[in-house]
This record gives sequence, structure tokens and C-alpha cells, in this order.
Amino acid sequence: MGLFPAMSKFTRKGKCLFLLLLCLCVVAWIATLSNDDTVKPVPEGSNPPEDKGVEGFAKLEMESEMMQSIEERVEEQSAKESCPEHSPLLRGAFKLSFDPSLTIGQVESENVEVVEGQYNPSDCTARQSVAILIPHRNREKHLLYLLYHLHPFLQRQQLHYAIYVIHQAGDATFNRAKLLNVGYLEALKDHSWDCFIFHDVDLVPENDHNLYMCEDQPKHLVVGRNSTGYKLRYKGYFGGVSAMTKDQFHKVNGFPNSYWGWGGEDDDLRIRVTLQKMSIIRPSPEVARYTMIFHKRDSGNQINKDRMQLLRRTHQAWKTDGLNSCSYKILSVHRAPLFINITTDIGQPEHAH
Ligand code: UD2
Ligand code: MN
Repeated sequence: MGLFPAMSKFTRKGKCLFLLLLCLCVVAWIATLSNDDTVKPVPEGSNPPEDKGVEGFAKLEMESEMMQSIEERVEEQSAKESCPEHSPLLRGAFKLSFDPSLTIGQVESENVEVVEGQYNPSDCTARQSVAILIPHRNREKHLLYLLYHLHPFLQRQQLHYAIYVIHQAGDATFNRAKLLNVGYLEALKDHSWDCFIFHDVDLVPENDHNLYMCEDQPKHLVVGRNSTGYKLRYKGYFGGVSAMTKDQFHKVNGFPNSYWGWGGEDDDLRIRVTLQKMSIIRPSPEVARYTMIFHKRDSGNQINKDRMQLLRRTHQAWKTDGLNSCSYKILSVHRAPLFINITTDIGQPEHAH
């Protein structure tokens, strides 16, 4: 008798335990069934609706990662201090070299931080974004020498910059001014540049204190060059290399489009500037020095005999001859490692303005 009640108590306990275990097994089984979906391979090419949740989840995760990295970058950018007013990288006057065996590959390998013609300092936020516009045709060697010197020069100035080469297609008379208008209009499609530098292909700066930045007045950067004994050619001279903000250039309606051949277009721009009550400023003569690579007058760029007559009508013509009337066709935009090459058809004297 004493044994039986103990036995029945034991089996009752055992039954309870068994039932509990059974319940646990059922719960575990249900759990594995619902989890199964997440590990099922997705048959190729199909996109069953039940997978959308998983995809959506992955997408969400990716998006949140992206947001994080954008935030990080924004933080990084705002954490990056503005570049100092005086770049510590400047060297002052330096000796220029024009090695006839220089190649574009060499210049590329010395400027690996330039991507598709553009550079942005990595350790500080540049004070200005500057587009360098170079009118060009048939001066490849000059362009190579200029790129070789200008890239490190601009990097030492800690600028965010891009170099645009505006190449005149065909062999009609050259038109430097119109090419520069095209460069301005096209470069603004890439970025809202603060400052534009209008730059002859054959002028190489000799001193990196000559800052390629814009100021509250248009700036002329070539006070002197080797071929003129480093003296200003004449009062009011505005040729070679000049700097204007986006707004200053817009205000004067850009360059005239109607100067075909050599001469006059730089004086026209000066008149436009003074008509807008702006004045031309220049850095000191010790700093604003250039070497002009020797050249003869190009064929296709003969002296513009109409230039004096054109200059007499500038005070009226500036309103209708300029950025607002610049018609052209873009034939190609090629983003080479060290510059953006824009090849354009700007027409010819008799048929275009
Ligand atoms: C002066 C001015 C220049 C411009 C020109 C008259 C200086 C230092 N420069 O230059 O700014 O006002 O007179 O138009 O005073 N180009 C080509 N291929 C050609 C022809 C010209 O690429 O076939 C470009 C190139 O960028 C060149 C620029 O146009 O540097 C000016 O032409 P230039 O060098 O023949 O004229 P230059 O030296 O008398
Ligand atoms: Mn020249």
C-alpha cells in the first residue's frame, strides 16, 4: 500500500512533465516553420511577394547605412575647417621648366589627386571654387606646359578648381572671346563656380602668390611678362589672364561674340567693366609675373581690322552682344584626367555672332 500512492504521484508528475515538453516542442516547431522563409533560396528570376519583406528590410538597412555615410560626410565636411587665408603651401617665385620631352602621362602621374580636371583639397574647405577657362586651337605643346605648371600651382593655393579647355572646331577665324563665353556657360552646367579665370594657353605664372581667386572687383593677373620686360603694356590693359566672379561676368554680359581674329576683345571687356562702374585691380608687379611661351601669330588668327570700329560701339552693343546672344554647338565634352575638353562649333564671322 505504502508503495502505490508514491508510484501514482510519480506518474502524475511524469505526465505533467511530458505534457510540458510536448508543448515546448510544438512551440519550437512553429517557430522553425515561420523562420523557414528567411533561409529559403530565392529562385532566380522570380520575385515572390513574400520575399519583398526581406528585400525591403535589406533595402532599409542599406538606406540607413547610406544615410549614415552621407551624414558622416556632411559632418566631415562641416568638421573640415575652411582653408587658411594664406596657404602654408605657397613658395613664392619659382623657376619654370619647359622640358621638350615632357609627356601628358608624366603630368598625370604627378597629379593623381586631380580627377577629370577637377581638384578639391582633402584637409580643408577651399575658400573659392574656381573654373579656369582656356581658349584653344592647335597649341597642344603650350597646353601641356601650362597643365604641368598650373595644377601644382593651384593645389598649393588650396583651391577647389577645374580646368576647362574650350577648343574651337574647324579652321574658321579664331574667336578667343566667344570661346570664353562658351566656357563660362558650359562650366556652370557642372558647378556653380564662384570665380572664373580667363587664361591664355601660353602664359605660365611665375609666382604662386598671384592668387587665382576673385575679389570684389575684376582682377587682371598679368602685370608683366618676360617678352615685355615685365611691364604693364598700357594702362587699362586687360588681356592674357583675368579673373571675374560669376556675377561680375554676368553683369557685363560676358565678352563680345563679334571679335574674330586677333585683338580688341580684351579692351572691349575692360569697357564693359567700367560701364558697370567696376574697376580693374591688380596684384603687385613682383607677384603678377608670367612667362609667355614663344610663338608666332597663328594662321587663322589674323589681326582683326574692325576692332577699333567695334570698340567705338561697345557702350551700346554690350547689352545685345554677349552671353545673352552667344549661339554655338557643342560637338563633344571629353573629361580627360587633367582637364575637361569642350569642342565647340562657334560658326564663322559672316554667319555668326
Ligand atoms: C594677346 C593677349 C590675349 C589676347 C590677344 C588678342 C597677352 C599676354 N595676351 O595675346 O589675351 O587679348 O592678344 O586676341 O597680352 N589661341 C589658340 N590658337 C590659335 C590662336 C589663339 O589657342 O590659333 C588662344 C591661345 O590661348 C592664345 C590666345 O588665344 O594664348 C591669344 O592668342 P595669341 O597668343 O596668339 O595672342 P597674343 O600672345 O598676342
Ligand atoms: Mn600669346
